[in-house]
Amino acid sequence: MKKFLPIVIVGILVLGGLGVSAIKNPTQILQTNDQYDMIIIAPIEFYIPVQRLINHKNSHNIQTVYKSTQSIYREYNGRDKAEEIKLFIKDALEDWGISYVLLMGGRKHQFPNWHIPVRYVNLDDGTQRYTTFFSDLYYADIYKNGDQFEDWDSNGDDVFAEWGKDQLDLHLDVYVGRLPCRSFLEAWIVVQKIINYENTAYGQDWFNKLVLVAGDTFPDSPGYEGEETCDFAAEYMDDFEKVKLYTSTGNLTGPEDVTNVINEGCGFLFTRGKGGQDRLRVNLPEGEEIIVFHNKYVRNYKNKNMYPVCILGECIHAKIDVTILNIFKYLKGEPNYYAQDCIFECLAWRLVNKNNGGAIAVLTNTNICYGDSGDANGNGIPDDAENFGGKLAVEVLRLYGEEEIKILGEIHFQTVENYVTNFPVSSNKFHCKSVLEWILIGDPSLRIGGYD
Ligand SMILES: [Ca+2]
Ligand SMILES: [Ca+2]
Ligand SMILES: [Ca+2]
Ligand SMILES: [Ca+2]
Repeated sequence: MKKFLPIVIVGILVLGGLGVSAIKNPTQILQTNDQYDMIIIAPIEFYIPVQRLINHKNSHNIQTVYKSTQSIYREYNGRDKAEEIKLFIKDALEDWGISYVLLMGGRKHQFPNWHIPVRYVNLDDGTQRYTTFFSDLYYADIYKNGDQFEDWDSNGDDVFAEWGKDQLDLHLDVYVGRLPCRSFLEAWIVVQKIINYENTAYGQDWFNKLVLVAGDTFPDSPGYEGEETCDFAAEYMDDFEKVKLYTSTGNLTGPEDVTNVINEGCGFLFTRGKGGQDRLRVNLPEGEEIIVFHNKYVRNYKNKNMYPVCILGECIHAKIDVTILNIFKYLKGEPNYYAQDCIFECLAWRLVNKNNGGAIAVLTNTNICYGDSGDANGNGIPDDAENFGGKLAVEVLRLYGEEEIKILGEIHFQTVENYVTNFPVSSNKFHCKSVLEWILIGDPSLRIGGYD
């Protein structure tokens, strides 16, 4: 029986949804001109840290240029700010031949407005939670039908990415990552972390460690689904020492076990459990659920300059639209606002914006995602590692370990491309949502393991 996180869905088959048009080779778009490699889009308030990052990138031969959000909003006429940014990215592809887009901006502090907005898509998966969620793939899927602008509103009714009505191309055209900085201080911190990481990580022992964190995901089903997916993913990482924090072996009994391994340093941290805006949960063998990651424990991470790339294969860790001010909408009973959304920040961003500790980047999900159990297709691979968020997470380690892709944004891009190519994202809303919610919180040009 198929299981979905966090809710079991029975007998839903949805047809005729978001269409996916013919495959186009994205590299055709990426090779028009070669003036710059990367564009950083950020508000003028972040100019000083942005300029530091540009100097660093240029010194490593990633020719980087800055564009302020203010100048984009002044120069472009889109239907909203998100579309104006996307129109600028299209011009940057065509005029400068860029490969990477770093969106450096999230909400403005805790306010409802944004430095760089998110695009909400209208796909209700029927699980009685969110009827809409956001997708940063919007900023990476620039073209459809060759060189036509892909506005994610094919029927032109100003409702974006509406399931059953809009056709999406979903074949990405540029490497995009976001550092959802809300303030100058956050921009300063993340830039400092990137510079230190890329300049010092290479050849360090700590990097050659892969930490896996999991337990039982569905206590009612046989097997330890999270651990099985982690075991499968770990096989792609031949040269890495594996540290398996599993509940079944007694190595994982609480958050301090995770803190201890993070503080020793690791190149990658991979999890597969049950998500939350600010937490990660797994079940112990006897069935009890424990929290192993939580925003409140991140302050204990003292892994300065030993920052892992985190692949958090669960729900909703990258809900960067949370703010404590959501409490007013929640109290009014507005749809899509829950108590869990009325917090200071989400776990993925907490990990990346932690000064002198935490993560260098996080690949994870912006909303509710799905899990699976057992091996119903009998191919010896846990089904949880073959579908939905589990598949996308595993694919990160496969692309790094087996295909030896070392640039973070290229890995994220390829996970999406492979998913869109191999799964019915146009006719199955669970597959479509799985890929739409998959996000890179980090610098897309990041050299994993640093420069030699
Ligand atoms: Ca496209
Ligand atoms: Ca529409
Ligand atoms: Ca189980
Ligand atoms: Ca299988």
